[in-house]
Amino acid sequence: MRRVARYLLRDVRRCLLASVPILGLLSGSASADLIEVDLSSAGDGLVTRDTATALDWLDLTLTTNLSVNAVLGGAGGWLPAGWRYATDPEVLSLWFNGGIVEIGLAGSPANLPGITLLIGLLGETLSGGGTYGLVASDCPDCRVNYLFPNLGSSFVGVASMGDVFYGADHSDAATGHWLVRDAIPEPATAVLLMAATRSDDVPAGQGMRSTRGFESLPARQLPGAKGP
Ligand SMILES: [Ca+2]
Repeated sequence: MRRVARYLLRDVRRCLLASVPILGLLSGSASADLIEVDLSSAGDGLVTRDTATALDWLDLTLTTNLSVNAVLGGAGGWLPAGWRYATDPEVLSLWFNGGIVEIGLAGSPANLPGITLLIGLLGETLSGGGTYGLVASDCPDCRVNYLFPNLGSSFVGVASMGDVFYGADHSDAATGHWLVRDAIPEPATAVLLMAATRSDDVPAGQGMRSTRGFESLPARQLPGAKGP
């Protein structure tokens, strides 16, 4: 985190500049379901599907210990497998759809349910709380977008962009990457969804798990969704 101080002034400026569109984006209401789906084996839950944006998000715990340059160069096999870096607006949309209501280092207790939900879905990269993820914007000082339930008494419910930056060759065990891909249309899934909504006898805890409403659907495999 030694880069925090180095970029503090620039980042404050960026936050101020970014605050207007962020506030505008967050003025609506969260309505999307985030659904945990499987990546390479039934029940692995390594992908979070945002049904509002039709984007699949890779668990950040799968991409720690990799630098942005390494990922862009194919490390981990994620980009060759069809994943790409999310844009900052896409990350914001995910956060918003997960229930985040305020962006910034100061945080907000109102963010806590959303942060808990999102970290539960996407994985906790920093043991003890928090998920850090790089995006490829602002490189070679690449932006870290992160969620942290409690950074201390003055920083509760932190969902922040633009106050931490890592070099494009930086990697560590506590920082993953915000990787995304278009959700794969799957006719079989639609059938399963219809069947599940018409029946109460689907066993709980199998396959897709909605984070709202706790619907459970039969286990399935994403076509072509092979882990690297
Ligand atoms: Ca997950």
